[in-house]
Formats: sequence, C-alpha cells, structure tokens
Amino acid sequence: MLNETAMKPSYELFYWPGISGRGEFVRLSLEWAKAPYREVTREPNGMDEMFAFLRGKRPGALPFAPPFLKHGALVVAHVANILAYLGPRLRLVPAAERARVEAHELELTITDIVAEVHDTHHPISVSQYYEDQTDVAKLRAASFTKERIPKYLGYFERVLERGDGKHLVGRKRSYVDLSMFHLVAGLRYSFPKAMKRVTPKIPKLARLHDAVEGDARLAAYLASPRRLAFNEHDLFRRYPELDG
Ligand SMILES: N[C@@H](CCC(=O)N[C@@H](CS)C(=O)NCC(=O)O)C(=O)O
Repeated sequence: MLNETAMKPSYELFYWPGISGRGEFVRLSLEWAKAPYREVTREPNGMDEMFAFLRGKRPGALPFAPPFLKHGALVVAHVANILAYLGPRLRLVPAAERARVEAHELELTITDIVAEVHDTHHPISVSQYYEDQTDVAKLRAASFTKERIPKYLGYFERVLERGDGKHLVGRKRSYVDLSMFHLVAGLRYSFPKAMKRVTPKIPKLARLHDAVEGDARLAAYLASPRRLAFNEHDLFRRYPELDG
C-alpha cells in the first residue's frame, strides 16, 4: 500500500470557503492522516484559482463542481472519487481490492443521501432561495425524515452488524468511518427530532460516530478553527420547520 503522506507535492483541496459542506468528507481524511495539504480558497486569491479550474483555464480534468483535489498534475473531483484515490495513499482503506470496492460503494451511498439532504432545503431549484421553495421543501423533508433517514441509517447499521460492529469496512478505521461521522453529525444538526426517533435503532452507528469524534488523530483538527461549525449556508441546515 502506498504511503505518500510525507511526499511532495502536497494535496490542494478546492472547496467553497465558509462552509464545511461536501469538502469536509475529504478534509477529515486528510486531517486524520496528517497529510500535507492546502485549502486553496482559504488563501488570498484562492477563489480566483478555483474558478480558473472550473472555467477550464488550468490543465487536467475539468471539474464540474467543488470539492476537487489537485495532486501534482492530477485533478480529481467528486467526494467518493477523491476518497477512492486518497484511501490507499493515506492508509485509510484496506489493501485488498474487495475491501476497496466495498468502501467505494459505501461512500457512493453516502453521496446519495447527501444529495437527498441537499434537496430537502432546495427541492425545486438550486438557484432559488430556500424561502422561495419552503412549502415544497416541507413536503420533501417530511418524506426524507420519515422514510429515507431510517432506510439509509438502518442500512449502514446492518453493514456494521455484518462486520466487526465497529468499522464499516474491514477491522480498522477507513475513510468511510470518517465520512459516516460527518454524515451523522450533520443529520443530528439538521434534523434533531428525526434523529432522536431513529437513534434507538442504530446503536452501532451512534457508537461509531462517538468513536470517530473521540479519535485522538482528529482531536487537534476538531478543536481547531479549520473545523467550521454547521450553518444555514451549508449543506446541512437547521430549519425547524423541516424537522417534522
Ligand atoms: N457529486 C459531487 C457533488 C458536488 C456538488 O454538488 N458540489 C456543490 C457544492 S457542495 C456545488 O458547488 N455544486 C454546484 C452545482 O451543482 O452547480 C460530489 O459528491 O462531490
């Protein structure tokens, strides 16, 4: 397995500033591995640089949207794709192909639920304000909290039950565990009532969240200003009217 944490060039992460958002799934893995990385849009002129990539003014693959990662000449977009690339390099996935494929599959399922989270507050149009689509958002969120949260989290609980009960892939910490921590934290922030209802049914998932939150390798990051608090410009938003 590769270990490039100490190798140059360092990773460059591109994501919208001011929100943890989808960028956080990548950030958590980089931070856990103590990999050298730059958060480009948190630096002067960083936004110009990000838009240069999005407008095709830089070499490499053309990303559709942030987050994307630059590593040397390689430009990788989509959270699950970025983590599939980083996983072996950061020692955050087992070496066996089967485990890597399973990890990717689970991360893609996280991508799916994250898209549904987004659609609870923007069910009609990404470019319209939440306030202009609140009525439909309430309908969308009602089905998300009643049906989809229990279905997705129940599935992840069963994945834990089929494994060692503590890790989603293999018997060691993987990038999927780190992503699950952020997903559960975000859902608890956005939908506290719905999450309270489902919690008795997902004991292993709740313990995994707590284990990652208490992981010594993340302590410095979680206490740092780099870990941004959830807010209502973010992917995970707290609108009480959407929480049934
Ligand atoms: N499937 C992509 C989704 C990327 C995405 O939707 N990024 C958002 C920010 S979190 C964005 O900037 N979207 C712009 C757009 O869809 O026009 C991933 O998992 O990374």
